[in-house]
Amino acid sequence: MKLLEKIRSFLTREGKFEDMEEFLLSNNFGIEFTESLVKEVKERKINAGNFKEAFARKVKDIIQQVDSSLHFSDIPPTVYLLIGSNGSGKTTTIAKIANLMKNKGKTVLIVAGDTFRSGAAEQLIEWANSLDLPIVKQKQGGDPASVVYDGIDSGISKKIDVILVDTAGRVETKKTLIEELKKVESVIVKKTEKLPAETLLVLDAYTGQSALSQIEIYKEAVSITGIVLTKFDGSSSGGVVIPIIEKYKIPVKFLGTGESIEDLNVFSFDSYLNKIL
Ligand SMILES: Nc1nc2c(ncn2[C@@H]2O[C@H](COP(=O)(O)OP(=O)(O)OP(=O)(O)O)[C@@H](O)[C@H]2O)c(=O)[nH]1
Ligand SMILES: [Mg+2]
Repeated sequence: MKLLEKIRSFLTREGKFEDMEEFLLSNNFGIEFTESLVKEVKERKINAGNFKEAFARKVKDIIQQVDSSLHFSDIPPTVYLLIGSNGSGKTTTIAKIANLMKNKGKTVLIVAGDTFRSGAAEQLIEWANSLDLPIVKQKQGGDPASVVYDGIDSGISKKIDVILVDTAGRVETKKTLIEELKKVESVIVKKTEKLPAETLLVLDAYTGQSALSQIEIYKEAVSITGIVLTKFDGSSSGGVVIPIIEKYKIPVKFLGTGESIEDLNVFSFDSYLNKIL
């Protein structure tokens, strides 16, 4: 059942506050948002008749706390660094963003910074070839910071507009992961004299609340500028966007809505609300 119908069904029956609360929590809307919504229902400010508008207003209030627009560097290249746990959708999202930028008329270079997983570079090479875009890579097991160094170097000399940097999802330990990402970020800073225009943490919408603990881990390593929420096409409610913004004030910049190259939505309040309701 769609979210809107489901909540309406709670609202049309008296005393279903607890079920509604449980439902919102299980859809990852987080404690704060859920309690505030249920409170307004109890106070009869929200009812079945005005629920859609009231819900939209509350979601908008939160989303407007952050800037969801995509950042570009005044002086090229614009660098986007994608990070996140294995299988979250980093490499696929790189291909999707590359396609989007290419369609905007920008020149794009892809950097295969995942030197850890076997086949990672090959996966990215396939995407780069199908999009007819240049890629910088090294052999598996190499130092990711060194690939990134080469990639930025090449992007600068070719006057590339947008450089997209892929990274490994799993490394030996959390400590190596953090050290590795710090090194990659500092190489980008060294070569471009600024932080990446976007450091995007890619989160699988199905992970629900554990998305929040992933933010905790990754923000230790780098300054996250935005979230990409992938697999938003399935039955996941995507409610986790709300506590992410409430707790961390980090905007969601993209929604991944499928496995093919066009399945990426630049985040907006309207598209998000439409999807979740
Ligand atoms: N349905 C759906 N599938 C997605 C989406 N994004 C990625 N996938 C799929 O998720 C799987 C993992 O995607 P990858 O892009 O390889 O993930 P990754 O984060 O690069 O993984 P590692 O390189 O192993 O760390 C692939 O089968 C993708 O097709 C999405 O938005 N929706
Ligand atoms: Mg990958």
